[in-house]
Amino acid sequence: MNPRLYTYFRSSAAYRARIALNLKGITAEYAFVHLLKEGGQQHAASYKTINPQELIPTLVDDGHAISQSLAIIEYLDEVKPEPPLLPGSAAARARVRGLGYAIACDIHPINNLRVLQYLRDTHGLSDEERARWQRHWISLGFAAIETMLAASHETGRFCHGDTPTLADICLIPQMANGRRVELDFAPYPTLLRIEKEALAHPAFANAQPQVQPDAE
Ligand SMILES: N[C@@H](CCC(=O)N[C@@H](CS)C(=O)NCC(=O)O)C(=O)O
Repeated sequence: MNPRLYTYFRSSAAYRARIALNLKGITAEYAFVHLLKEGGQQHAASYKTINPQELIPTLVDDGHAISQSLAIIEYLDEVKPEPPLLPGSAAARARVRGLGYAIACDIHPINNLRVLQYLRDTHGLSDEERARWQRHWISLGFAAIETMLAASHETGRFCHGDTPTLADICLIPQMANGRRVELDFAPYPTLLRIEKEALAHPAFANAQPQVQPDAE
């Protein structure tokens, strides 16, 4: 039976899982969870039993409900090792994880929907103020990642070498989020170069929000 991915076209964490599935050549059945409709379908009792965090994505495979996109990516890499999403040496894996975590642990969580809703509902921030919040935190993170990538001989066509890894899987969706809040990408030429390379790859192109069946 194919695995099932709980996804939403605009979710960058689900975008990561979609890229990983595509890179592995695994066909998943998509179950769509609309994060805004009906007060957010991620909060529905039926979904809460699958993912008590009320966040997407969740991958259900072989009777296991796997939450957290990074756990999903590493799970897929373990059950289907080719092509690898992490490089061969411990130091290289640490570099790739370090780049990925800089996005998934430090940039993404403070720009998540529930944080933005809290800023609006509890602190009265306008749409423009919330977009400024996001630009601030994304640009702070991207500045460091640009430096890390530009300074390293291990950076190739992708973040690490010439094939996509977990780092690219985190980077490209976060860049899409940056575009939604009109971030200025001029200070990040290496990121732009890698994004161009990645989006020419069908695994990334077919995972983009605007080509998903639930895109609006
Ligand atoms: N660390 C989690 C983050 C998951 C996450 O925050 N998902 C967002 C969409 S990108 C979500 O479901 N947000 C719903 C909400 O904030 O209510 C992961 O990597 O899977």
